[in-house]
Amino acid sequence: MDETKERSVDPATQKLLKRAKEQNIVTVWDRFEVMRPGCKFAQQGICCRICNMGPCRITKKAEQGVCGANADTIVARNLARMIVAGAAAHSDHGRDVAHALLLAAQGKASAYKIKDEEKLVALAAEYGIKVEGRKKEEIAEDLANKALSEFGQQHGELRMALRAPKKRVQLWKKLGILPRGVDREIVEMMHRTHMGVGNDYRNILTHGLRVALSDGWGGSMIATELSDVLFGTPEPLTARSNLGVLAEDKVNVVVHGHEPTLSEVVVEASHDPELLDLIKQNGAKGINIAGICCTSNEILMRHGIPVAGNFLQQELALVTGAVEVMMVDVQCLMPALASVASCFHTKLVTTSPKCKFPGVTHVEFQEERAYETAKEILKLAVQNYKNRNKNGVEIPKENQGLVAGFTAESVFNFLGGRYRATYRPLNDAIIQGRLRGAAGVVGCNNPNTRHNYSHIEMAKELIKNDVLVVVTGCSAIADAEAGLLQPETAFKYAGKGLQEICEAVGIPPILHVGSCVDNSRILITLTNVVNEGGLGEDISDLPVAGAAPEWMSEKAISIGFYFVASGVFTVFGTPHPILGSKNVTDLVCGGLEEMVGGKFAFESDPIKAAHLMIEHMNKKRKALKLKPMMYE
Ligand code: SF4
Ligand code: MSK
Repeated sequence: MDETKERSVDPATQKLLKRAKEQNIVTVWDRFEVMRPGCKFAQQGICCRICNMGPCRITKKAEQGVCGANADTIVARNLARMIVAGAAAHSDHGRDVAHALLLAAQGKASAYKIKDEEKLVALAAEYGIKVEGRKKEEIAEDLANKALSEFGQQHGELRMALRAPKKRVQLWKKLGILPRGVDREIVEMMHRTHMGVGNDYRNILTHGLRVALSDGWGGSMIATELSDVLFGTPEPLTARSNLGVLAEDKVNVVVHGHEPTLSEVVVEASHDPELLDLIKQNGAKGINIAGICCTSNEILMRHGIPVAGNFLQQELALVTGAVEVMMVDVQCLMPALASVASCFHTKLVTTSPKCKFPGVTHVEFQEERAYETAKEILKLAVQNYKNRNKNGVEIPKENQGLVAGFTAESVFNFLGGRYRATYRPLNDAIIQGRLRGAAGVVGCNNPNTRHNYSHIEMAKELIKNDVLVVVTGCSAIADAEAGLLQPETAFKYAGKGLQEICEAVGIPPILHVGSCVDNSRILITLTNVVNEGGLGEDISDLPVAGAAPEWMSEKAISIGFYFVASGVFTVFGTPHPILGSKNVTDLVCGGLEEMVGGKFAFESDPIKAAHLMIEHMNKKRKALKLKPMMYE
């Protein structure tokens, strides 16, 4: 098979990989080849370098590190630190959104307005904030302060974790893993995994569950909910995806990373009359904002801004030669972007004080001057248009239509109908055997797996078997690029039962519910399904499963752990780096189920992985004594 086809199933990606090769531009796939076969010790999680007596590696001859730590301890500590890093990244994102809401409420950040008052009031009630007779800004200020205080909270419980089904909350309390404060759990894990502290792998990973819960039901959920308050709760909308969304005759600005705080304002500032004049003066037909990774998903969900690509396509967007500015914020940004950008006229612009690249233009984002910052970056792009080598541009044609913008609330309205806002029809469809269950397919790309292949094939196999699929992050983008996020997908690929539902409601069988932090929307949806009744008393009773078939990030590990800790069976494409400890592997892929009702499995074949999920759903259906599947 042609090398580019081995690397990706996406034709646009294949074309640009050829172009990169012709121009001697090194990409992530080339660097991956150089790194192969990789360090066996790291892959199995049995190297430790957390103190200066090491580094230590566990072998047959050396079953303990210098301090006496064995494989179980070393593997558990390494895994725990991955959970911590992932939870920290998501939660710091949540903190930034809460901070922006606070400044907006105090009138210190004029670029932001409170867009979803209904959600503001609902959240205020949840947090015990008085609403009657108060201005929305006053309520928002209290809400932002309450949310911010949950990061450093030392005692008590995270408010949003109490949203989980009653039985689940009781279980977390019994196990001592209901999170107290977000930063509290993260710091404690760094302590627990310091040299010479915990060496009981079970105890270390039990706290790992608590850290992950502080992400999913804490930092990430705060990020999602407060973003909805500030930027508006998404509603279903149509848009386009893949590298073909870049424009030949317009100024292309690609936003990349995770946080919506600046990109939201960039979208608004792109209509500024001064900028439109400048565009004309520079001979362009307009300005085209497009996104990569989850910054993209954020502004796609709320504004229908086109998606240029997912994680592995970030360098290739620049290889088109058509990008004037790539504006990056935080997370999933390859350091290699700087060298690829330097092969073209593209200006790479960093914006977060947390994320600078050496020698790269930095325009620092502060919420108080968000509009000015956005405009400054857009001006840089417009002025750079004249430097584009018009004969050196290659934009692939591929760009697919999609429907996005689903949330826990819109599933409510869609399936229940506008006047019957209820999950009843969804639950009934599962109970009657029209729908087998639901699956969340999420996470990254990784050059160790053919780009987009596993996401697409897994989603198709699931819907074929009457499983409603919800997607986020780069998985959602993979499906979008394959044209799967459209209602027609139901007729092409879905089983008869799912097809009937999609036809009746007018939705695709694969629902895009947002960015990586928006996995919290899936937790809320699952809780709503439990609360609606008829499908057990806890998330672990439901015929549902999760998957991250092409994962690469520590955030994926944290997400996986909070799903498992919430009672969801979760399949990862490649294993966690834990196989060097049988005990840890048995716990993660077995013992956790007894504890929290969820566990992991590792399976690299997406079809086999889908069937592990389907078998799990069948097992849960049987336990609930549900009717047989209608069309089997
Ligand atoms: Fe080696 Fe123990 Fe130090 Fe780790 S903590 S590097 S196993 S001596
Ligand atoms: S962007 S975390 S590569 S999904 Fe959220 Fe994609 Fe994974 Fe980053």
